[in-house]
Amino acid sequence: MMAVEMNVFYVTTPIYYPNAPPHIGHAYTSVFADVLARFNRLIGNNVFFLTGNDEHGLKIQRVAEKAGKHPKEFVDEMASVYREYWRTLGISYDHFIRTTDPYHEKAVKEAFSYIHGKGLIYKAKYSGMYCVDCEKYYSPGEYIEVDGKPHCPIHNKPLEYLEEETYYFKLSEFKDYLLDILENKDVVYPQQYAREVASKIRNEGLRDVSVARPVERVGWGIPVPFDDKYVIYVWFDALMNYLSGVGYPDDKERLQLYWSNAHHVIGKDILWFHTAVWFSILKALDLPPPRRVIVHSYLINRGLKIGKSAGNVISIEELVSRYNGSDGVRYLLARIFNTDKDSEVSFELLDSIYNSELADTYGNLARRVGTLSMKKMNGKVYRRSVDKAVADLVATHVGAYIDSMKNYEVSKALEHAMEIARYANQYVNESKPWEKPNPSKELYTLLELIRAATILLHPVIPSASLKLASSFGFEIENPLNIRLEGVERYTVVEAPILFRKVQVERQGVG
Ligand code: ME8
Repeated sequence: MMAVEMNVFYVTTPIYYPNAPPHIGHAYTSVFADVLARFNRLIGNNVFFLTGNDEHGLKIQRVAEKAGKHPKEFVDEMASVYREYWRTLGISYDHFIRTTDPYHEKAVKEAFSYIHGKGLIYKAKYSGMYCVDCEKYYSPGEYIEVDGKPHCPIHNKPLEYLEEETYYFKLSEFKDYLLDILENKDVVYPQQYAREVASKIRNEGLRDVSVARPVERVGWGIPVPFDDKYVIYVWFDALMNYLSGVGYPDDKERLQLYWSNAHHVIGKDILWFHTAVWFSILKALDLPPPRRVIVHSYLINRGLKIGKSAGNVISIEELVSRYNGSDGVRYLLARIFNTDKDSEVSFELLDSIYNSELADTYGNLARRVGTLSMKKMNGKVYRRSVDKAVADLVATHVGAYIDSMKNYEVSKALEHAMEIARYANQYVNESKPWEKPNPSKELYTLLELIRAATILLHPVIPSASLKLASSFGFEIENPLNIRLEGVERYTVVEAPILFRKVQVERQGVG
């Protein structure tokens, strides 16, 4: 027999700046990427899930200085902090990359030299405005003016004037190549973001980008391999993690395997870097673009993007304690996930989704059916035939769930799982198993419905789904294989309260 080829699924999060601990915005991206990773593992794909920290650059150098620490000491501590947050949220990454890792530094240097060798990196003078927080040069037209002074449009802070010799990457060479990908290829999801970048390129043209900083200004970075007066620009360094994390430059086989199906999950703030800049660097390295860049919009609060600068951060701790641990938080973030529109988040909204969907529709259903199974059947519920209408309904939702997941529409996929649970609630109310002396058919049908919903919810609520599976005696299997009447006997040993309701008393943040 021939070995079955597994499909490869490589998924990444942005590597975050560890200048502060992660907040709800970072968790939003990481949970989404994790759900894709878990779903793909469940359907039998060979998954590699990469996350990590972006540890170089002026921003990190400055916070480390403020904390009275060497930057390396600072980022070492923060790497543990990030890992701990991701552990708490059940982020099942396969590797945590740090841009100070020696294999990454080697990869960055090698790529830089290779591109320089091709004449696509050259030295020239820059004079103009610069934003430290973005680590970005701003040309007129790109910045805003406040009181007649140039300000960063993202951070709303004054820009600094700079004059320096630097190394440029010939981004301008890649105009036609980029337009072809953005306008004709299905790489950026949703397409509206590809159109946005393409029209920026068409309207404003493409300027070469600086990819180095003088050591005396930014000491904290990877040295330019052939000029020790410079360090490599933090964005060139950071983007390269997606390659160094899967074997570039030495392990060509591994690189080829995972790069063939790479998915970058990002927020729309870093769209330009992940399309125009990244696709061009890849091309310069003779590599194709990733399979997909999945772009999401912002979580906002009181109309402003949630972030440290706006001071409207919702902390991960607060979420975890309010929603009974990581599964509740994961469900909520995946449920409000939106690629197009910014999502206004408030505890009021999160409380109401949590209570009605997780606590009532799903959690309470499982508790009720579990309790009835123990009371009426001593916990043992044997296979009975399930009505065709029920089996058809489940098959339809499972199919739609799988399609949605494959299209990265996690929130839509969740609706299909919840529809099965909603149907089960209706079924329990109508069939009234508590009134019957031997409700084995009703309870078996209900357990099958709960099993199907639980398998579909597993990538989002991994702990609660496993807990329920072991309390009721079934397996979390590949959703592609879900068939009703698939379990010969349920052994219900416990009817756990999976999601305790939250008391709704507060509104808004703070
Ligand atoms: O940009 N809503 O790191 P970063 C939605 N190091 N997503 C949000 C968010 C919000 N309010 N706030 C943050 C960097 N995010 C670079 C990346 S990758 C080669 C280098 C998420 O720490 C979102 O995914 O500023 C956004 O793109 C990312 O955090 C920015 O993280």
